[in-house]
Amino acid sequence: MIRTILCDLLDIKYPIFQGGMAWIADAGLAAAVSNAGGLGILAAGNAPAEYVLEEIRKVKTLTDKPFGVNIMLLSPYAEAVAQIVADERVKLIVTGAGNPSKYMKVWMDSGATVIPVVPSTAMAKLMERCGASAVIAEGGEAGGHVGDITTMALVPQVCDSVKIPVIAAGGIADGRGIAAALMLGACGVQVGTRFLTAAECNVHQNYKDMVLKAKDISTTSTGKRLGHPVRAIKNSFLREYSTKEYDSAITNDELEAFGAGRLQLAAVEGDVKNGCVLAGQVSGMVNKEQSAKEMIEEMFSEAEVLLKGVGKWVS
Ligand code: TUI
Repeated sequence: MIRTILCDLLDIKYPIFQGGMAWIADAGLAAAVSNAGGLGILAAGNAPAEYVLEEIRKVKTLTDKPFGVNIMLLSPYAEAVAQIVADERVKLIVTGAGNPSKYMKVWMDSGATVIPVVPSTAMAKLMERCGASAVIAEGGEAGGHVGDITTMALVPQVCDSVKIPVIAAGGIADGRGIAAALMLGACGVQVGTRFLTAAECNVHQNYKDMVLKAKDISTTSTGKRLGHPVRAIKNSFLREYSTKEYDSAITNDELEAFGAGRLQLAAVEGDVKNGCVLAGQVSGMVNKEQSAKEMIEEMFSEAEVLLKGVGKWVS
């Protein structure tokens, strides 16, 4: 059994968060992860507040275990979603893709625990000062919107820079990743890519198949020019996007318009040639479809064996 301070803080059995994957992490996936003893997270992504409200109410019917909502701060609906989660008394709020400082007081006044994703020690320290209960240090191996630093380098530096608990994210898909994250000083992990192939994950089967077929070098990050690089599996859309990104004749607005709606196209409609298949560098290690419960139990039993054996290296 692996228990950390995160289990006590959030009343969960396993110290694992499911990544708040936009267009993908819905009430069904979040409830499955929470029912399995992890922390299921509903992704607000770019969705309007009414959709998020419906999904929050749906999760509440599917589980009586704790769950969270991930607010993607680049969303045009971020402000309205921020208010909805406070009104609905969501107990755990995770943020991504920006600085949530201006919402923190409202959320904490509503009684929520706030855990922002941070790509740097500076952001981690700022979040601690603003009242965050923990931070998720996400390295550039992750899928989706990514920072520059790798998980291996970021997690120990964030652990040294704050007193609040640190959760590691990016590049974790099995028990080895969990054991390594704990060794780096984290008290838990956030896993996204592996849950893409969970039986309860409603992402289009074509998307799941892309992840199942992917190799170590199948992903790349693009979009740095617009200030928000994202990691995705290489396909014809991504090749065309990269060409345009380096073409000075293309304006930023044109580039932005070319990328718009591509995640929905892949995740919901299953067009994995013209859509954007966000996934992390661990895609090459994700080779089977299982229930969320099987995934969590397998990852933690692997980590337990590894951690029990670490003494063999030391005399
Ligand atoms: O947010 C994510 N991953 C995501 S969001 C997303 S949807 C999207 N759509 C279009 C463009 C961009 C994203 C897909 N995947 N992960 C958490 C994360 N947060 N990674 C990095 C950050 C981050 C970056 C900068 C957090 C804070 C931050 O602060 C900068 C600042 O000062 O505002």
